[in-house]
Amino acid sequence: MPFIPMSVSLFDLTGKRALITGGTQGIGAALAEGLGRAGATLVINARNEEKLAAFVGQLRQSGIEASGALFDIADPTAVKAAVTRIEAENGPIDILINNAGIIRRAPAEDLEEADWEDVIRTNLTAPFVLSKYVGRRMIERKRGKIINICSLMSELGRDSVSAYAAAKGGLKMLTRSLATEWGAHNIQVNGIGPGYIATPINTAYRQPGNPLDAYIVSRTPAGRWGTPQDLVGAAIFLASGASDFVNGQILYVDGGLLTSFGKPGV
Ligand code: GCO
Repeated sequence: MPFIPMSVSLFDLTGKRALITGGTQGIGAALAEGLGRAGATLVINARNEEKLAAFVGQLRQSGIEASGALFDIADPTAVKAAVTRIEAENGPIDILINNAGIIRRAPAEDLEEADWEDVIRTNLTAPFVLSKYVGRRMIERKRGKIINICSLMSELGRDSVSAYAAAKGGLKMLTRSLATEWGAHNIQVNGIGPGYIATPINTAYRQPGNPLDAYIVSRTPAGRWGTPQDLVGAAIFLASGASDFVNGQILYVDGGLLTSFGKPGV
């Protein structure tokens, strides 16, 4: 048996299968590649067949075992069928990362109810439904890891993102509720709370001269936007045996933003 330093084996995901929703771009894609490089076999969910095939091909070319799962996480019937199909064709889902999310920005007084429903359905109800169907099988196996991608908006309000904040606040409490119910089955349910990360959802903010860009950099003790790669270590930790006694926690990877009052006048 080759000597594997404790520091490595604790985080080794070899032999584990991870299902990642919204896994073809931004945070999802970075987490997929990171878990793959830590040894996990990947099942990547997306709704766009072309993007999914391209990304799975890219992963395979880099030596990562990956396959695609084309289904709409917001359709409970499709989710139930997809979980059945994945477990039958690929094998048990050991790690579920509920990453897919949308945002609709508008002042609360102008937000259309349909947009509210879309955000809640995708960012909160879908993680519940997928966790339910995957969780049933994790309970049978007496083991599993669920990681919900929360947000700074799980803790803070901000103008123009009322539905998103309500959903991400709910996702934090869903994380804690599932941790409470399923901890006895050796299932750890935790969250990652990204700070302001340079992904397509935030492209508009990162235009030169956009006041929010300067504000976020000044408000973040690290003095910069995060990158999707900044989140990979937290995901590997929460997906691995290193976190077997960690449950119901939201790990904020935000450059210190949530802990800081900011530096007025800087
Ligand atoms: C916004 C941003 C945020 C970030 C992230 C922060 O409009 O304020 O898009 O929602 O994306 O969720 O954690």
